[in-house]
Amino acid sequence: MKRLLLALVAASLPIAAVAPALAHTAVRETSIAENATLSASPESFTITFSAVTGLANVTLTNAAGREVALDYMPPRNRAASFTIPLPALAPGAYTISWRTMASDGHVMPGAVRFTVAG
Ligand SMILES: [Cu+2]
Repeated sequence: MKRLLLALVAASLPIAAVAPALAHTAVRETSIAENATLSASPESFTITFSAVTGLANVTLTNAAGREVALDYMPPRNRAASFTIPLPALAPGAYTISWRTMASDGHVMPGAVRFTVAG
């Protein structure tokens, strides 16, 4: 019986280790909705989080998986909202992805895919 109990405790450990991630800042809103089709190249992309967070990096890739250069440096200060100016985008599919850095050092990835219609 004791052995079974220990096994149960051991099995529940990974769940306990993952749980704090749920307490991290969540994405509240993005200016471009997931899978949106836009009639024109968007001028910027704004991410709003449920609370202030650090933004570690942002990358934009095209349908070929090639990185599209962004003229953007994440601010050093934590914020609840970040606006990333976008270059003029040719028609096609894109993914903008980011990583936030929580105050405890945990990194949380996020991404939005969208299409610029031709
Ligand atoms: Cu954490």
